[in-house]
Amino acid sequence: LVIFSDLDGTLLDHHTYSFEAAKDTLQSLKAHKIPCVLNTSKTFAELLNLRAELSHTDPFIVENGAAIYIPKGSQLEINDELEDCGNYWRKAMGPSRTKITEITNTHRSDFEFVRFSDMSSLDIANLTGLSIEKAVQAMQREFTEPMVWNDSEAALSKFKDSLENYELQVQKGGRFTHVMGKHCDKAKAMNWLASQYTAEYSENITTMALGDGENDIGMLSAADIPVVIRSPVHIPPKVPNRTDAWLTSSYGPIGWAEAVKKALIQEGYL
Ligand code: 2M8
Ligand code: MG
Ligand code: MG
Repeated sequence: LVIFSDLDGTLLDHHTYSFEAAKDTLQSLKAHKIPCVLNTSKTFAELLNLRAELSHTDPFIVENGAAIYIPKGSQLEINDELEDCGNYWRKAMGPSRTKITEITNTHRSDFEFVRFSDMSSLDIANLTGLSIEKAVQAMQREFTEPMVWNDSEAALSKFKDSLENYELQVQKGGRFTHVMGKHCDKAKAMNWLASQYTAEYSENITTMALGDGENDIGMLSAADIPVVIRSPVHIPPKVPNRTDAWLTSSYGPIGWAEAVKKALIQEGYL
């Protein structure tokens, strides 16, 4: 079993960002040597901080699938070209954030939006409930640009069509609308890492994916065990063609622990 998990609204509470309710279950994954890959919209800078809080040692995926980081010294051997990034190996899949800001600059007169790059750390702290320090980490983006969409749904679909011409796409997270590369997402990053685990274990692995947002749907569709985490702020997204998807009864980390425990029993660990 290899677990791929979203953070905000999934392993972390949507409002407080606490993972207290999932702590024991995270510990039991460690005890069973089950990798738990974090697959999030958050940045590398945010993950450095959070992984220390979570005592997380497994690989992780940042900015909606744009880059995969494998800690050096990890058991996992990678059969692909990687960049050397200090304590990590990195597989980058996304375009640069500069490309995204440049292209979205040309859309400013046609659509109503405010991007992270247009806001101060105080603005972002106010919108998210993050501390200023953590808002600054969220602003250290390399591949994606979150924005507050202040226009209609019809305008959003026009915006999406236009971005297609520049090989960009738009996906919604719990709070923001993210502009990102067309050829990278959480699902592609999960599949790449899952195939590395399959090669490592020389057998088929079971993948479990957990998420609460629209940007998690692709990853859930591609997983053996898809789990929709119930959200206190929006209706659960539908996973197309997966009538077998689980929907937790509780929100955020309580629902996360509930689903992971159920999978551990189903897969014969408990
Ligand atoms: C943004 O991501 C979330 C994920 O669903 C969202 O769109 O609501 C990102 O900017 C991330 O870096 C940040 O930590 C988070 C804070 O809520 O918001
Ligand atoms: Mg989420
Ligand atoms: Mg997320």
